[in-house]
Amino acid sequence: KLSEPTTKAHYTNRYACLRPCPLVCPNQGLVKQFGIIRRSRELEGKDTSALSYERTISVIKAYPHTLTASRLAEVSKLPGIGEKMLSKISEYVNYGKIRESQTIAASARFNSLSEFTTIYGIGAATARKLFDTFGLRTIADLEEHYARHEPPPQRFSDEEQARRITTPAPLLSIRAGLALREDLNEKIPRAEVDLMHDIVMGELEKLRQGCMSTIVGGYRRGKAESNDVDIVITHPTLTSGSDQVKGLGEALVNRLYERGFITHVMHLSGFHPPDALRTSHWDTLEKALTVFILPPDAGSPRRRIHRRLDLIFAAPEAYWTAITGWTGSKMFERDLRLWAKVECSMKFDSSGITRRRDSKRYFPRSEQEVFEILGLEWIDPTLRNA
Ligand code: TTP
Ligand code: MN
Ligand code: MN
Ligand code: MN
Repeated sequence: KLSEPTTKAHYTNRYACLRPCPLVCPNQGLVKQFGIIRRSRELEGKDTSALSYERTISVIKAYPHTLTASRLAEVSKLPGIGEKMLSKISEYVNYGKIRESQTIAASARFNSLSEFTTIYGIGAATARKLFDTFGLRTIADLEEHYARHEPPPQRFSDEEQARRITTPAPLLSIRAGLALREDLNEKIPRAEVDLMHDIVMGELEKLRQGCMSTIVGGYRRGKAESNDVDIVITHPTLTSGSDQVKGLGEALVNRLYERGFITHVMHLSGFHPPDALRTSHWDTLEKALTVFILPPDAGSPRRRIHRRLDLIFAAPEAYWTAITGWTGSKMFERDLRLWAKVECSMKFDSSGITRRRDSKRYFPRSEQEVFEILGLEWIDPTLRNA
């Protein structure tokens, strides 16, 4: 029998996986202002500072009271809230805004870099190079630039190549990403997420009867509108370590492509060899990050919109850790791994839980068991918006 949770979930906890956190909190205005600073740090490559803003935002999101001057003393005791963060919080409490956030939001550089990174395949470092080296400022500038220079295609190492799902579907290039930019930046309502899931599972059923699936990501956390659709898939008879999981993923992606549901892929398969005690936080599950489009006759959207669709394939014993690992939020996941490592001497990732001392593997049969094995109090997915 597993032990009782060692720590109760509460907003004062240091780990995000122990702070119940709703989608919308009483201090959304402050969260938004801090979000601008965090994003700017990320775009400028100041990752340590970005992470400390992200941690502060996460703590504020879990704080259940509206912030007022009389609460500042209490807030100063929350985990990770130092002098600097506190002075910005009090600036917000006193003036309803933060000067630095206003300055950033008004800056041309921030706005260009933000826009550039809305294109799939353009990260912060590339965006800065386009801005600084090539002097580009707008999406129109980018279109002109990429009409002339397409960056070399992504290369796979032999090991990666061996583990890749292979498909005739085209890789999403930067040019294609630019062309699909407006579609891919449109939010997906829950009803369309359900419809996409039904279509994917209908096609899968024709390949292999009796598969199981869960829609994860922001949808599972209760978001009314998602940026993409994330689905974890398994079948009770799949054997891990063989190529069965990969084979199922490959067959599904190719069927969806042939039938016109998948138009592009951006990334395929796990990028790391299976190894029980890796230090990387990325999982080894087979996955296909794709672009999906509804058939002309499904539902009645005014126009068909290209959508991001992430398919994650797991052997049955990894199904529940995959669901936990892909439900998010990113901050929740980061602290779940940290909690497992520091407090439990365990390694958690989407492909399983391993005890570091003797490499013992755990195979939870429900998500509740994932939490029990890690000594965590259960947190409903809708309260994992850390
Ligand atoms: P996302 O789909 O990026 O984010 P989200 O679903 O929380 O929100 P939205 O799509 O509406 O913007 O990631 C979902 C979860 O999957 C997130 O917790 C992190 C995890 N994840 C991985 O574990 N590995 C990966 O390679 C990626 C891209 C995500
Ligand atoms: Mn998602
Ligand atoms: Mn996703
Ligand atoms: Mn990747």
